[in-house]
Amino acid sequence: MKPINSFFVAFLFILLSVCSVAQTKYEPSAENKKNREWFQDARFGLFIHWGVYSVLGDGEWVMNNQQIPIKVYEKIPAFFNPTAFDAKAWVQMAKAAGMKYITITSKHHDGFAMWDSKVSDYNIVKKTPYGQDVLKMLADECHKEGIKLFFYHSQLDWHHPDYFPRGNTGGSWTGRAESGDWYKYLDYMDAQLSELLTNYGEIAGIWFDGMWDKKDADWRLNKTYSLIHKLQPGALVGSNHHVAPYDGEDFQMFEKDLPGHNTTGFAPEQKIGDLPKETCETINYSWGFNLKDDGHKSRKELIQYLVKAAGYGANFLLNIGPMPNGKIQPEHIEKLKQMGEWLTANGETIYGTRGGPLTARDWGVTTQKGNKVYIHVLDWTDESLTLPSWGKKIKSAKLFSDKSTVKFIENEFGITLKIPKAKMDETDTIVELELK
Ligand code: JFZ
Repeated sequence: MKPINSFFVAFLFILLSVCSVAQTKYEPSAENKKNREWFQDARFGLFIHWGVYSVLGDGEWVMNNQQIPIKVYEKIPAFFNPTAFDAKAWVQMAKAAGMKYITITSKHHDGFAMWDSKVSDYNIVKKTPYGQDVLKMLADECHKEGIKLFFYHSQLDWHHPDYFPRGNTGGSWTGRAESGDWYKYLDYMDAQLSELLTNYGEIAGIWFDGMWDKKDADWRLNKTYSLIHKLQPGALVGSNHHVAPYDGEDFQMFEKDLPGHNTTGFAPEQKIGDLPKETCETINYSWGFNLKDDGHKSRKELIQYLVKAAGYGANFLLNIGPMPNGKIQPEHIEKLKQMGEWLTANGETIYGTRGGPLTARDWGVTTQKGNKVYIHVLDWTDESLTLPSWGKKIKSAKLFSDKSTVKFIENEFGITLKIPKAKMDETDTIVELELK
């Protein structure tokens, strides 16, 4: 090769790599970084799956599971009339549960918009007798009450004709023509997201879901994520794609599992990144309202899930599926109340903490804030418990519940705590360690 040519090639190579880095590398705004800290401090949020599907009382996947064609499913909005919906009551319930934010479905896989969308008539204002924009009502109430609001938004769409080629779900039973313009669908999605990020005040973030339906498609994430960050630089973007975070995302989520676990089998390859984390879970087995599902988790299970999530340095997003009348199942109201009571007493060991110095153990987890480490003993019967040393000396140890002194020995085997049996709490016995 002549020298001029190799110089030219080298120059071209450098130019190309600079351009591609400049194009893809996302740098969060100062506001966004601040919100990531807020998000981690918050630790507990309310997930709401609510759509016209609630009318059928068979979960949010009912359209797919019962293979209801679009033409038939389109009859359902006429029955959706949640006259008992009370945004104030929902927000008060979340607050009393100790939750700091709400993530609600703006559009689920059925493609129905729960707000006053101008780019599609397939929405709550146009198609239901209720005729009101519930997202607006909820957003206003959240802003008034200092609760942050995220929108869950399904990228997968069983209704839109341009969601084509189809993915693994929403197949021929939907009755759509076997044609469509994929990029037109993505434009439509961006237009709907623009509405949500323009007309509803400050939005804490967008919780995407559905990419797994078409794993190999060009989802044009860069364009959509940039749009969101342009409209609201502070908004946090996350996606339930079950793999490591993509460029442009601000938090990482884990569905029905603690980070690094894969009991569901949804996420065999999910790597844990450095972004703030969140795990979501249902109270019974369903996300959307399910009339027959009474497999509600116990108070102890739910509190321990929250505590474990915090020990893993993750938020807990706990779901409810409101009923078609706008009310929340009494069993779920009761569970949230119990969580709130527990957090009123013990929130100091959860809010504003980060995952503690020890990773999760069979007996429980640790959380940390400043020079305080909280040992959450979730499953232990003996009076003495030895922790491996993490290289810090202990100044004092006390029971968080009644502030009574906890005896401890530090030696070459680690730190041994003595927790009197009578003081053990079957949900969570918390020992507060002050570090030197
Ligand atoms: C998804 C939704 O499908 C579901 O309706 C709910 O909204 C939940 C929070 O998120 O759940 C999924 C998504 C993907 C898989 C399983 C459940 N998957 O790929 O196996």
